[in-house]
This record gives sequence, structure tokens and C-alpha cells, in this order.
Amino acid sequence: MKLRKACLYKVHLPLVTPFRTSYGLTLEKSFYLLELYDEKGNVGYGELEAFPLPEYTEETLEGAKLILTSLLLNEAQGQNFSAPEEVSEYFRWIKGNEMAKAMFESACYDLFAKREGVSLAKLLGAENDEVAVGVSIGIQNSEADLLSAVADFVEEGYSRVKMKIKPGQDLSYLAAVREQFPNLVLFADANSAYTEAEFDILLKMDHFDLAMIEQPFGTRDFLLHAKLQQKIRTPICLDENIRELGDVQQAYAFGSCQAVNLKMARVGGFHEALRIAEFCEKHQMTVWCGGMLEAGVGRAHNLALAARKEFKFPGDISATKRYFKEDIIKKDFELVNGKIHVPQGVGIGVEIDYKALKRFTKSTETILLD
Ligand code: OSB
Ligand code: MG
Repeated sequence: MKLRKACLYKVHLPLVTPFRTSYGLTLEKSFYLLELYDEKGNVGYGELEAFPLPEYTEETLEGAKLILTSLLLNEAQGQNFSAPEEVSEYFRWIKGNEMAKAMFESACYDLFAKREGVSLAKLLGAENDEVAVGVSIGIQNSEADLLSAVADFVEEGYSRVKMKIKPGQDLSYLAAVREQFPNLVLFADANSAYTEAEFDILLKMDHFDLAMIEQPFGTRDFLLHAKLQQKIRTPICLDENIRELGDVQQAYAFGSCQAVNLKMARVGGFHEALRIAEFCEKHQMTVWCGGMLEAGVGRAHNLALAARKEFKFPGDISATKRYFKEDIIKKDFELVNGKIHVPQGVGIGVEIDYKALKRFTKSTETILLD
């Protein structure tokens, strides 16, 4: 496969409700949409998931965009890829920059699927045509607000709820939800907000019968996570720590976690994500599909991956309307009995709504690759 042209759209989609994590408040989803053209006129799509500020990982939206335009696209010029796995191998020498690489690599996967006339899910080896999903609820101003948000999502049919926590907005919030919803599959995501000084607070979370505790400590804290995991029966799930298969192997060897929140964008693309999913399955670690407040293209990518058999725990892949009033694809993803249908058309299986895309696009850029 030879690449001929890349088009980049800078898109801003307002969120229906602001989303608060321990890092801060997000009001809109800002991203770059990549259109990648091959020599046969196929178009593959990638979504850049890096956030404007380097809070979640080191990458930033503009920095990652620069890596794409000044490095990845230059390197790919004149290259002839014969299989999708070759793309990430070709860029393996480039350290970090996972989300920039993932945007490019995922667009190539979409192209390969389209060239073969199969769905992306099929190309990825996925067998399920629908996936069970859950919802991620941002930090709320009060326990009452949290309870009403949980009630709304449960009512809509989400089969499990993840709530964001940080020191000061944790134990009482968890207790309130657990009391009101004794049978709910519930867990907490701290986004690295805790230190060893708060160890005792985390130990107390073991009493709420949580499905897991996600990323309590810092991004490189394999040891501290292992110390906590030794003392609690609730599984620890790592998110920010995991950038490549080696991180999962290390976490497994240290006993730092029993579950992995797998985001294709955070590990540099589908190829690495598949290696991680296979490792987790082999070593009885729970692996599930995380989210980055994705717009339509990223959501389609996630669904294709989460349709693989290793993904047994519901992912952070909610219906489109949980985040957006309007998206840039023609058909919204809908929740049916707690599940979302996996697109079966060729490639990502969703159509871009170019009218909507134009309305939400601030700037565009075209780069010729031949
Ligand atoms: O930690 O999983 C996370 C959103 C932004 C940054 C980090 C995270 C999240 C979410 C939302 O939890 C998941 C989603 O619904 O897309
Ligand atoms: Mg997380």
C-alpha cells in the first residue's frame, strides 16, 4: 500500500456536560481528524486523542500533530506497506509519541480493511458483533449530584459505572453510591491523584466491593501499585502506566495490577493493543477497552477492538449522546440493552458527515505524499 495524500481537520466538539477528572475540567473534545488516501483512492481515518495539555500523558494535541506532520508523514513518504502490522514496526524506533503514532497507524488499519473489503473488526480478528459497555462519570460537586448521575445512566441501561475520584471526594462518594446501588458493578478511577501519604484511604476502598480501582498512583509507580495490590483484594487496574506491552509484562511480574485499561491511542496503535490483549488473556489479567472522550471515528476504532474475545469486561465506550449532541459521523452509536453494535461495513464502517465536520472544523491542512 502506498500513501498519496493526508488531510488534517482541527475539530472542536462541545461536550453535552463538562467532564471533571482529578486533572481538571474538559468542556469540549478538541482533536485532529486524519484522512489518509492510498494509491487506489481509498480513504482511511484516524483520530488524534492527545489532550490540549500534557496532564494525562506527556503528549499534547499540538505537539502530537507536529510529530505527525513533521516526522511520521515524512518517514512514510514513498514507503510501501504490505501489511498493517508493518506500520508500527516501521515507527518502533520513535520513542513515546504513542497517540501521534496511533492516529497514523489506525488510519492505515482502516485503509487495509477497506483494501481487503472487510470490516476493521474482522481485520483485527474480532468475533463479536456487539459489545457490552459502561459509563465513566466525572467528579461531581456533591454526593447528591453523583447519585442522580448514576441513577440516570443505570436507567439508560449501562451495565457498569466507573466514577472518578480524588482525595477529599472519594470515600463518602463511594459509600453513598454503594448504599443506593448495592448490586451495581462499580469502580473508581483516580487518574494518579494519590500518593503514599494517602495509602490508608485506598485501603478503606476495599470495603465497597468495587470491580477495581483504576490508577491510584503516579504514572511510573509500578512498585507503589504493587504494594497496595498486596494489601487489598480489590483488583488494581492500570491506565496511565501502560504505554507498551513491556509495561504490562512489568506490572504482571511485580504484581502491580490485575487489570488493564487498554486504550489503543495510549499504546501507539492497534498492533501494540493486540499484543497487550493477548498477553492479558494468557496471564489471566482482565483487559477492557478504555476511552478518551472519542468522537465518532475513535469510537468506531474502540468498538472494533473491544469486539475481540479478550474483552470481557464492559468498556468505557458509551453511546454518542452521552458526550455529544452532534458528532461528525452520519449515524450516532446507540445503547441497546447495555450494548453497542459493532459496525459491520468495510473499514471502520461509519460514514463521515462532511457537513457537520465542516461546521466543527477550525482549520484544515493537506499534505501530498507522492
Ligand atoms: O482515565 O480513563 C481515563 C477521559 C479522559 C482522560 C482519561 C480518562 C477518561 C475517561 C473517560 O475515563 C472515558 C470515556 O468515556 O471516553
Ligand atoms: Mg483512567
